[in-house]
Amino acid sequence: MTPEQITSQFAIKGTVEGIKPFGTGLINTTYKVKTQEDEHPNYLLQIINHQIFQNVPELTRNIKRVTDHLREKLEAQGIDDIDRRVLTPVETLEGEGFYKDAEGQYWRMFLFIEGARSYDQLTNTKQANAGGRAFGQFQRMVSDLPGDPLYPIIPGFHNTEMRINNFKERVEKDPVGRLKEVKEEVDFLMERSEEYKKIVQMGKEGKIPERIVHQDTKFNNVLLDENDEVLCVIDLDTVMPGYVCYDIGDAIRNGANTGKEDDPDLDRVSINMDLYEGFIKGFLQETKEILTPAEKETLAFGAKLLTYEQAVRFLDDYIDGDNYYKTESPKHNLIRTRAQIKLLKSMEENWDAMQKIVEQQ
Ligand code: ADP
Ligand code: GN1
Ligand code: MG
Repeated sequence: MTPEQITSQFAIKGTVEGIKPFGTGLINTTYKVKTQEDEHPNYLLQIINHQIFQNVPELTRNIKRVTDHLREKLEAQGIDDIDRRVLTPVETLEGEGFYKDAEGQYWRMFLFIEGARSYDQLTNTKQANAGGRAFGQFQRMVSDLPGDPLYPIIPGFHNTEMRINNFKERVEKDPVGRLKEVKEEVDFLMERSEEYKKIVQMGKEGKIPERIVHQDTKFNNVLLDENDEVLCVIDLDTVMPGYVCYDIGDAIRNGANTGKEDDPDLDRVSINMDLYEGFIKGFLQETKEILTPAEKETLAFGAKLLTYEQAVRFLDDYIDGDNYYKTESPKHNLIRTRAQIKLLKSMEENWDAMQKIVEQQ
């Protein structure tokens, strides 16, 4: 069904003026629904990637629980522009949190957050600090979510040990004959596999606690206002129990890169230590009081871990024939893998300085 037909299934206010594709996410398909009247809000309509998020009712329930909890906290703090500070799900005419169309596609809607900026790449340390604070605040605010644990929407999402095992199986199967092109990358990643099982092992041994974490902390999942101050954290699909270093780690992997996540020119890719410091400072400013000393020690490692894991995930998808991530060219996942490997090498070179910055906070 078309986005226009779907929009009429949701309880929106106003008259639809136009619907356009929106954003640069790699997983869901997103549209902006613009209404004619100034007094009515605009909306954000999404096709949920059902291949990846298989249990849409539980996914919807997780997001509702988290956004209700954040809203309550913001209300208690007397914040006045709450609709810009937390995602607001919009229900269907039947009062459901999603709409399943005749073709089996799942759709959902949020209020569109106006005057917000979301960047694929950062340009200054103030933004890095804001990114760190945004995810730190998010973590602090969800840390006392009442009730049952959130539903594990993608079990083992950042379980690097599991990702490595799946990757090994994929390499053995070589389903579309691409392995011959990527031997060097596979070797690089396999040489490091033991090192990156560490966080899951620390968790199993009870050395670090499981918390509710965001788990997809790309910088374009933070909305900033016109002065680059934090508005809110979006893309809540993967909010689940996990470890704290996943969030700051992925934020640094994605945000503190001198190049792009899929930069074809590897000379442009490296860790930007100023942005790295901005993320760490911002994050610790918000979480210092809640983190255990052992958790604090994992933060710098989180950046390497999530970069390593992302290289494994992109290469796994390349070897599999590109079934997971949206791609723009046949080699896109390979280009992404190489950029992540280059970033990881740069982090390895700067490892002492990365740790020192955390210790100094
Ligand atoms: P994906 O899972 O595909 O990354 P997102 O939920 O992150 O999808 O949405 C894609 C992009 O749309 C975001 O990066 C952001 O730029 C924009 N976006 C998402 N939700 C909103 C919203 N409620 N208001 C304004 N922009 C939004
Ligand atoms: C996906 O949805 P998006 O584009 O924010 C992915 C992340 C990856 C990222 C890499 C659910 O994020 O885990 O780190 O792409 N999300 C999911 O760009 O797999
Ligand atoms: Mg996103």
